[in-house]
Amino acid sequence: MSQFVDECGLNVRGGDGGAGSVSFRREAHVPMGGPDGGDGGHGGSVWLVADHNVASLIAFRDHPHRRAESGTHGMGKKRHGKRGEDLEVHVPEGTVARDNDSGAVLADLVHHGDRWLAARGGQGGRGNARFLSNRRRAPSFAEQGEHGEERWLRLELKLMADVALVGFPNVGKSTLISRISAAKPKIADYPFTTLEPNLGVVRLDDATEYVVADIPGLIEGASEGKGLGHQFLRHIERARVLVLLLDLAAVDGHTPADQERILLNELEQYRPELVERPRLAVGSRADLEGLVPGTSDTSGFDGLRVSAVTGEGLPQLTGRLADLVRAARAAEEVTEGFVVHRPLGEGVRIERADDGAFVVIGRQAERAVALSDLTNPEALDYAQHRLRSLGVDRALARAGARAGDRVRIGRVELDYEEDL
Ligand SMILES: Nc1nc2c(ncn2[C@@H]2O[C@H](COP(=O)(O)OP(=O)(O)OP(=O)(O)O)[C@@H](O)[C@H]2O)c(=O)[nH]1
Ligand SMILES: [Mg+2]
Repeated sequence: MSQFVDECGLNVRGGDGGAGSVSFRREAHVPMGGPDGGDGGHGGSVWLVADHNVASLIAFRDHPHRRAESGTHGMGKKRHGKRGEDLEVHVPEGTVARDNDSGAVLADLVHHGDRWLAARGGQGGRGNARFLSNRRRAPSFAEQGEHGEERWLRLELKLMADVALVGFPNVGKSTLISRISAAKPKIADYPFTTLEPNLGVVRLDDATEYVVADIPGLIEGASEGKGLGHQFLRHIERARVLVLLLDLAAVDGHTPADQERILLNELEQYRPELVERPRLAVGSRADLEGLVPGTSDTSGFDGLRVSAVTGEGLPQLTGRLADLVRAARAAEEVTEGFVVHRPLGEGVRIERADDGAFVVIGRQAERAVALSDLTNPEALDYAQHRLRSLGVDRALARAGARAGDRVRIGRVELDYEEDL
């Protein structure tokens, strides 16, 4: 079933950090108290979380943007801003997240509970209370909040079936899947119309989705290779729930009970554990029962009857399958979720822009100039000090920068001085 790949784009954006505050204590009779500006709150991050209750990527098709909450700004009296909430985006098990541009695999969310940090929230800016030092008694600047990370991802999912439709040829498996999902398989009144499995997503509501596979027909002897044989039994192996679709109007005289017995025998011959799988026997083509010449008028079947033509029994069928799939998923051992992190790109790197400017790349360096007011001499002094201690001036010198060259860091442009 690996030929069926669901794919979509997803734009994730962390919340922005709130700005730090510039504030001074106000006291009666004291003209200017110490700095008491609080820090901005950090922005929330966006996480992708594998969830076995999500069966497809359909939900992202029309709504591909996911954004976490921003932090709020700091305030006077050292009041810090509120941290933005993280956002968890639930994706199906087996979702692979790739970088949209390079195609590189960033995360492979295999098991229920696996989490991946898709877009980090921005750091909150520090308030002026943090910049107090012996040299700087009344810091009149604060840090800005950092923007949240933003990126386009490409999500890919190799669909695995929750439910496999197992039955003799021509019993209406393809017709059924075309009625309960958006799958559009070929349907015809002869055996072996279906040569490759078809997958369809049944979506009852936002919280209930499962994947159904329409498997090519099985006949007696399939486990020894008759008909389409082994090839397709293989596809049944991975399904959580089996539907034995039994024709209530079988022309060849096989009663539903005969069909059930033969199918179970073939499954058991192939893999004994398949008969332990949760399953539901369903009578198909109920509208034809007893009407087709040469078929018995009472099939003797007392299970759920459906007709893909009249729609009889379909809501009951999709509802019961939802319950069986939910129970089967819950019964699966929940493996310890692991967190896949991207390595942090720390350190400082210098690149040359097309216009000749030196571009300083590095999160900490960018933070060092993200101050509320770089025209404030005190703030500029602080920024230069930070850049020096991060090794930015050394890196620029090594890259060949000379006095007067333009240097860009984040959204700031400076002139290079030999001792920046
Ligand atoms: N009257 C009636 N006809 C049906 C119903 N479901 C399917 N059929 C007809 O039965 C024939 C076989 O249907 P398919 O859906 O192709 O059967 P299938 O099980 O997928 O067959 P294979 O792919 O060959 O194994 C077609 O002519 C359908 O139109 C039904 O509920 N009522
Ligand atoms: Mg078919």
